[in-house]
Amino acid sequence: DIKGFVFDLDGVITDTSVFHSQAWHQVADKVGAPWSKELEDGLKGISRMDSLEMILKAGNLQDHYTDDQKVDLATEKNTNYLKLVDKMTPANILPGIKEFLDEIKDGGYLLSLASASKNAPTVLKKLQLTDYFPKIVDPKTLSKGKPDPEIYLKGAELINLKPEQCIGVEDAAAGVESINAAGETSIGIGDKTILKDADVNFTDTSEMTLANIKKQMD
Ligand code: B16
Ligand code: MG
Repeated sequence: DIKGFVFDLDGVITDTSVFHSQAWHQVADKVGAPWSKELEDGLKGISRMDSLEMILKAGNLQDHYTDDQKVDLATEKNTNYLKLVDKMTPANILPGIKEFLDEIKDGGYLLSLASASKNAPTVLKKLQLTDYFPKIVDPKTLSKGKPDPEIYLKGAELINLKPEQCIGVEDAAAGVESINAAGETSIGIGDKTILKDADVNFTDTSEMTLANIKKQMD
């Protein structure tokens, strides 16, 4: 029986995936790496430094920067990203999410957050959703990021549930892979061709209700 939900943040609860993309696109232009839809999708759910490596690799530029310079580029991206986050309000919560969070909270399900983002607590605060997520996986404690199952295993552990008692909710292919490898039920939100491995698919967050999830799980 399902007793809890482990949530991704960027691209599921809020539209920050657009901000991440915008800020990385600036870095790609600066270093002269080609930007593409495939790269943009591939960066979703990937940690800050791993994202930078992917961008540099796309331009065959991995060896052109020292470790210190790479840290500077990632810091610059984060500064630009935080400028966008600073303007956020609860209006940036994706459609239907607040209603769904209330539905599962009232239904007695437990909730945790499995975001790769070190900025997750800041973003939740801006959205006024902090109270919904007393349990947040700290990405600094992870030895491996998504698609490794570690982050979703920790998300279940934080609410004292077995993976098979949890549903993980993701917008990224790397995230769905992580949920599946952890042994949880996966919901993929977005393009079905990219999220083809999810157990349950929704094109848009507004479709996510307990009744609609049940329909696809039967
Ligand atoms: P930060 P999620 C991920 O969050 C984003 O999808 C990804 O684009 C970002 O690079 C990563 O967090 C790290 O974020 O630089 O803020 O620590 O989708 O796992 O909630
Ligand atoms: Mg995401």
